[in-house]
Amino acid sequence: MIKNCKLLSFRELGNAELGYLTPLEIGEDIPFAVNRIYYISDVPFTACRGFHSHRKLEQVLICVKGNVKIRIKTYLEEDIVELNNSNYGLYIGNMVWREMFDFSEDAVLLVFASEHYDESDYIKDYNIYLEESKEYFKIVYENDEREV
Ligand code: T46
Repeated sequence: MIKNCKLLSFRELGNAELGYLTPLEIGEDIPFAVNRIYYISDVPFTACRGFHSHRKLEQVLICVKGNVKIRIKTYLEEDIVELNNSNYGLYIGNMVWREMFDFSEDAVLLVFASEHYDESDYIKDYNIYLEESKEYFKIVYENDEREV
């Protein structure tokens, strides 16, 4: 997984007879204080969303129904994560570029966010993202090289 991202797994309680319940404890399962929750649904399969990064915001994305692919990038690394199980969440930290695509017809993407909505926290221009991302991650990747 690329820097500042992590796949989280959640407990599933219950059984096939009665169904299942997945508890999400703030500060434990969700690794930050939550200030906002939103969900995305009814996205056509051909639509792509995202195409931005956040300077400060941290989020956990959970596909509670259906499936969706998330491309996450820094200036050096890239991963594509398929979310197709509501017992997993994708943590995306700050300064990570994200693109969401291949939404199944029934997909519902639930998002927990660390901050209230703030338009000025978005970086939507990829060239500006690359500049800021290089500056932000330089020390992180340099430390990795030293440890090898
Ligand atoms: C992200 C990905 C995973 C609001 O008014 N309040 C909100 O909390 C949000 C998230 C959006 N909006 C408005 C802003 C736009 O007019 O809703 C509209 C659609 O938002 P956007 O085009 O940013 O949606 P996505 O799917 O491209 O991105 C969203 C989040 O904005 C973003 O933070 O990481 O989901």
